[in-house]
Amino acid sequence: MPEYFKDVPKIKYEGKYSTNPFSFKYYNPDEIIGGKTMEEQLKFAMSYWHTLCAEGADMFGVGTADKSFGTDREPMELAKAKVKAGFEFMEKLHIRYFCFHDADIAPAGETLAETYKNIDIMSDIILTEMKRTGIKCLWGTANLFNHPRYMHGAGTSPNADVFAYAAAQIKKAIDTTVKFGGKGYVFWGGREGYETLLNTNMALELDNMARLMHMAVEYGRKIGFNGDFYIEPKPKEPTKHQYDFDVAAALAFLRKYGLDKDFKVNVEANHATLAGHTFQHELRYASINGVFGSIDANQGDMLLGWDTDQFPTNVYDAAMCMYEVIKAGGFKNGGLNFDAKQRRGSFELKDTAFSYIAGMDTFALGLKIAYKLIEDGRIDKFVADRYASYNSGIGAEIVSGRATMESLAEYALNKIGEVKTNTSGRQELLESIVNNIMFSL
Ligand code: XUL
Ligand code: CO
Repeated sequence: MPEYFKDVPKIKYEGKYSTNPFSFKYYNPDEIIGGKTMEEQLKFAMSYWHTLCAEGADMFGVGTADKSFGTDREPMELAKAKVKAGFEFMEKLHIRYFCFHDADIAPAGETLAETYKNIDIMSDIILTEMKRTGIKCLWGTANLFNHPRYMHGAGTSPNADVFAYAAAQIKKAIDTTVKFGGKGYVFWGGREGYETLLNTNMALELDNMARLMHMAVEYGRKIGFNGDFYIEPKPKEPTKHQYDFDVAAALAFLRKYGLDKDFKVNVEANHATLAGHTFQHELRYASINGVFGSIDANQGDMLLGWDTDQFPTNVYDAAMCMYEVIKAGGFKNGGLNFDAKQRRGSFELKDTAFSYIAGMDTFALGLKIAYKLIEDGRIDKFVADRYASYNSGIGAEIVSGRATMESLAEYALNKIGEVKTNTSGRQELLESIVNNIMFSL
């Protein structure tokens, strides 16, 4: 069997003093943190599209990386080589899950029937590799944004034929996810939005999107899909305004249309920052509303206003992310999918390995720091104390629902006078505590 990532050896944990670039410094899959192995807690997944398909093309230039994997690019031969390359890569990097779009795993045929056939052939091959290696599918999805037919959207297209075509693609993508035993199915609405309201019936578009999601749930449950459906919020790009702007917007949509029992959110770090939020904000919003599901791990560039999908190397953000994941009870059906790509200038195949090592080590550190923050307890205690006024007296009246406008006015008039009970928020002290914990690992 040919070896595709020839320069990449099997990556092992060598500890923080190792200078071997092909080693994990912090990710030690079997190490127990908080009662479970790192591998169980982090559930890393490979993104099929960035890792095996994207060659670094941007708006100004063609690709720089060669992902022909030794083929002359005949579509089915290339698709087969990608399977072998992908599983070789995951085995070498100790990645136990993958995520895919229909279009990543099989080339489109001349007709939809031919595309279906290609997907069947390729999913059989992938399934064989899954059985050989024990690697699992985290989630699947349909690519409803690349082809020109989706120029005006898919579920939100003004053209009913496009809606029907999208449904046919989703049906097959759900079939394939179930065939792989995947526990997640993602809706990312890159073109589900609009450029101008002058040509847009927003009400119908949103109703139709919900209709499509209801059909997906009904079909999925019928064929035995018992995992989670996810919306992956993103405010813009490629569409100027995307309906799934952020977790709050996605949640309002899910609740309005009665989809919140079957859907959770797949939170992507770079999408959070594009929406003007921190990654942690989006995770907290999801978790307190019972819709935290999965994560697309990456990071944006502070100086750029688009989705750069960089591999996550910011340990602080990873720590805050894992803090939220632990508080949410850990991953159930979800995991950490690296929806991330190496920079265009990092064009060698071994750069893909360096990128994943960097991302996995970052999240391993994040996990350790998050547990330390929780064990240390100073942050949690501070927050609990800050709201202590709701534990008794008038605060308890408010929280229990017994207080009324009249009783509060009476209290304010007779008991408060002027408020003299505010305490400091101590932000700087808390930030220094986080640094103290982070750097005393
Ligand atoms: C695009 C993006 C997608 C989804 C899956 O910004 O994040 O790759 O994760 O369609
Ligand atoms: Co994503």
